[in-house]
Amino acid sequence: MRPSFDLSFYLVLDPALCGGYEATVRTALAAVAGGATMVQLRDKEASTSRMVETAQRLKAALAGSAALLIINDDVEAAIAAKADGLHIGQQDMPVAEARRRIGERMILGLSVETAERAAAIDPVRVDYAGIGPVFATPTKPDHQPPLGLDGLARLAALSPVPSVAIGGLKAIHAPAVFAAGAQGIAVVSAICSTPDPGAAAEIITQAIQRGKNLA
Ligand code: TZP
Ligand code: MG
Repeated sequence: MRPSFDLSFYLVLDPALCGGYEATVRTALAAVAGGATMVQLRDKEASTSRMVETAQRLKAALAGSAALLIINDDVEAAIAAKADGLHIGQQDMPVAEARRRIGERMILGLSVETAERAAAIDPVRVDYAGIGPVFATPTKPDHQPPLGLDGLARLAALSPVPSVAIGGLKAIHAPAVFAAGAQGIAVVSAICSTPDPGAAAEIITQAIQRGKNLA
């Protein structure tokens, strides 16, 4: 019912870090050409109409690729833009409500920061877990205490659904992330804050390949 998805290289786009909306679309295209498998639009400041517009542009830009488009938090925008999925946090709407609103054909991702929450994930409604922050990061100033790689391994083992790690992650961390049992690495600044997102993506893709071969 839902599209199949590959969490390996999960780009989270923050338009403020990317340098605006045009740059966000360019960044997504370059990163996907460099191997990103999923793209999330995360813009906590944007109105729903702005989210829809950016999401539609991203969707058009990614149409020729296998990368899926996920919308953070804004369920109306996810539905209006016909995105591939929605990602919510613990402070957003309840999982049951999110699943009811998006229906059965969209992917639903859920952020989890603790072992209790990882173990409590409802695998009927939730398709993947975003586990983090692994490391402290200025990208999300209000983040929960960092889990470290040991914490990531603990939560990934408890999660009944595949997981993607987030928080302070760079290419160099990819092998450790896969060794910890996550199915993917999610990055914001490692792509959005670099002058050449395509080249940065290629380096991350190579590190992911190494990580998968070792794991
Ligand atoms: N959730 C937990 S940490 C984080 C989010 C959205 C930000 C990660 O950003 P970066 O730049 O990859 O450390
Ligand atoms: Mg939210």
